[in-house]
Amino acid sequence: MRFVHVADAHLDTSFAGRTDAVRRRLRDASREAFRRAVDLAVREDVHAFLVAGDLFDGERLSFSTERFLLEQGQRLADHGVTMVYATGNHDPGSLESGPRTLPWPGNVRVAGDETPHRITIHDREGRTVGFVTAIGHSSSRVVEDLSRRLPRPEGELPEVALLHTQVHASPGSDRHHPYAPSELTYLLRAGYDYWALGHVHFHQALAEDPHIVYAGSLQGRTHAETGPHGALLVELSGLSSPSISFRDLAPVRWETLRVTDIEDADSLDRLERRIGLAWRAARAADPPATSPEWMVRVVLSGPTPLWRELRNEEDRSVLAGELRELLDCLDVVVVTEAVHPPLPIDDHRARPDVLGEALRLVESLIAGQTRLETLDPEALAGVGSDEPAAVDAYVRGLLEGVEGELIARTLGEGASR
Ligand SMILES: [Mn+2]
Repeated sequence: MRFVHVADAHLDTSFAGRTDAVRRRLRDASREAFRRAVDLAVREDVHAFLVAGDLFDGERLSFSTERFLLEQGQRLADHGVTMVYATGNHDPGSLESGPRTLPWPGNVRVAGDETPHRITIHDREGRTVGFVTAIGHSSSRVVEDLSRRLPRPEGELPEVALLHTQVHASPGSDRHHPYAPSELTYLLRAGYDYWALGHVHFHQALAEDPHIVYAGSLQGRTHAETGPHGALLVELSGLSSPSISFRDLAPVRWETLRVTDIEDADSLDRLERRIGLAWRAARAADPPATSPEWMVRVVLSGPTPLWRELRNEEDRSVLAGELRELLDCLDVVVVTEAVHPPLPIDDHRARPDVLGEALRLVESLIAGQTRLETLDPEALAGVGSDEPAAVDAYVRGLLEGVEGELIARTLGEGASR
């Protein structure tokens, strides 16, 4: 059985707080990502198209999305592809809490409540190639482990389970509410060949035998959802080992660019040049497979002569507007909470008070003249070995930039004097 697995499209997200043009583009991008997933299904001649919940962001279902989805459902129907859609916590199947029901074409099967549906998947010739067992959310607050409701599959053909769940112990799961929690240990021995999961917005495989896989959000929606997003193309067969490939489909990509080295940027032009260099270096180090549009968050930190301007909202928005052009991005936001004035560290180090004492201690630690023998093991949790040299190197890393931070935190606005 060959299928496409998508999740968390969150169509009709409002993207509040952005300009109208950016909001419109982001909503279009979510639909475009879905269309590309359908393109992939058609091109690869798959048997099934699986949607693991949160197809919609909430009750809102715009006319353009309604029209769009029915067209895409029909495209799949025209190619003999069965679409199976299990609802999630954002798009529960009951009318009291979820979006209105669409008049889907007959090839689309919706699991909209906590009843498992076992759906037979056919090839073009009508032969059975596998089964998908789907279960949905009827409300936005399902706390039960839905995986336990799925029947144990039997037989030779591939068996896929489709649901929206938070599996315990999946990386990134702490960012999501514990809706419909399930246990990895249970999924591993439940008898399915592939668990097509939704809810956690980062693509990840929790296990490979059987495959327990989050597709991740189809199109990133916030600055927390960086990197490529898309769908999985899966082929399961009883004869050979399964093939699973991630396809980057999102037309818009979210990234955070951290720029710390702005101490010599004493004009808007110089600052922009510095940020432009950092952006090009970051893209060269991590070139995208596609040509996405970018939503970029620029986080500036450290000492800079422009610290006053960067803390001013109007100046920040001028910088963001110019960076949008310069970096050729859909949108740029600039975060400057961690910038501070350039500080005469040497002068402060000579002070007779507790700040001077702390700065002298830091200097001595960095130079290796002093060792802290009683460091809290928790503070050292990131060091790989207990070799004194490794510990010293790790502590020096932790101390990077700490002098400026000590001065700025101790003296506040008076720090540059
Ligand atoms: Mn979601």
